[in-house]
Amino acid sequence: MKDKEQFFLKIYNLGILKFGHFTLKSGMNSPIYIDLRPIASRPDLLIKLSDLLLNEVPPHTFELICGVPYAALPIATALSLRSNIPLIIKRKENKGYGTKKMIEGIYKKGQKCLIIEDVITSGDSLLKTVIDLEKEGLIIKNILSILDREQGGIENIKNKGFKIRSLFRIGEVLKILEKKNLLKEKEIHIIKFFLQKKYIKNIQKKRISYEEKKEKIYHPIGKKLIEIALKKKTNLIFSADLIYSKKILELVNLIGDKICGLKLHVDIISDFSFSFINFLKKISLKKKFLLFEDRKFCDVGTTNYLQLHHGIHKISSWADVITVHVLAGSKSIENLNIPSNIGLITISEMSSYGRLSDDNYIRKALNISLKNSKVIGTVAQRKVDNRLLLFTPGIHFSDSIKNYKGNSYIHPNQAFIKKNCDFIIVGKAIYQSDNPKIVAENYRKAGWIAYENSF
Ligand code: 5BU
Repeated sequence: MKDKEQFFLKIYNLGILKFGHFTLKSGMNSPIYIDLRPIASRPDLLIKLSDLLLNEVPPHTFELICGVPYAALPIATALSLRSNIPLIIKRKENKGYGTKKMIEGIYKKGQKCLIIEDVITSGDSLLKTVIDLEKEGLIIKNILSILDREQGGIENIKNKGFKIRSLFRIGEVLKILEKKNLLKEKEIHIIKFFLQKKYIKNIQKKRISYEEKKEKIYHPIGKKLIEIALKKKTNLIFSADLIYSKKILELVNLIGDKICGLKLHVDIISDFSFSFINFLKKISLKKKFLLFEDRKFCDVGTTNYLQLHHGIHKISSWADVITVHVLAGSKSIENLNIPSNIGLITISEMSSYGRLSDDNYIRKALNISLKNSKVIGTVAQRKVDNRLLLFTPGIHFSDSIKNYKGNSYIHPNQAFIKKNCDFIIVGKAIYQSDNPKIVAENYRKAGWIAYENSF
């Protein structure tokens, strides 16, 4: 610790911490600005920093080093020279010509890479580097940052399943400066207050209850779904992916009490008819659940419109909720001419293994979802804005089908606790079971308990 403290005081003397009024890259105002770039001009300190970092992760655990551009590049280079472990370089932007590579250097798919970040705030730029390296088939085992601003970045990265450590934390650094009388009392007070405020903001990001969500969701179908969930104590949506209507009706009669929604893929039903739909509608009214059509419209607006209102299924005449992709842009779901008793669920991020949506796409899809008043929620594999309901397919109790035929599966506990999910969608775990009634009840119970335990 003494060693680390002495090192910190040396870099502090380079002017790496500034106090005043700053606007960070994220737009956030901050009374403290951290810039570790001056270290690059001091080879002696770069060597010392490399040694301290190598104490944090044993060199045999990685085969490559990559710095998050640009500030961490000299540090990653020094670490590479010090450890004799090869460096690779991540570009900030694709250069747009030549090889169009995002990662430069010599590497092979499957190699383990250590990532170095200078200062971690939200962890967003770090995640961009992680994604680009993973796209190249590299395995990210360890991430090291020099200074953690303690504003949620470390948790963000850990929640995504990565191991991350930081050499220094802001709280610890302030204590060192306080001890050495290097900060005025007033400065310490302002910074501590600022950090505390951010912490509160993080807490507020936690999940909200169905009752609170009902206040934030304006669409009547979104509100209705929440009311059903609360009344029946179920957040289970049954995905009846079966090809004969008789079988679907049998199952729905059996488990209709346990569910708040029934999801269909109407185009897989071999004997589709409107009398089937009428039966289903009657059961849904009696047992109180909504009808979801998982048609995943994904065309230009005019074609989406025709597919929704016409053809043999006339989806808009019976479905309460319909899924749509937003790949074709916001306009593709703007003029569908649906009545207010139909809600849309956008697909921002599928549950499938190897999905192509990246962070940028997902952010844009979520923005489109928030701006469209017909949208009640979305499918995503992450926490989303509290104004959207989050639907999670790919649910199974069994660990042995974590990755089954290209779909990835998680336990309801993970869906609620890690992702703040609102509704679980369960298909084969129920319809392929020997006793769908008991199994559906088990999923209902598990989903409800997981929701209650997720606060
Ligand atoms: P399963 O049998 O529990 O795997 O059924 C999942 C259902 O959810 C199935 O109808 C899929 O088409 C649907 N699904 C999904 O699995 N993943 C997604 O991202 C979306 C829908 Br969107």
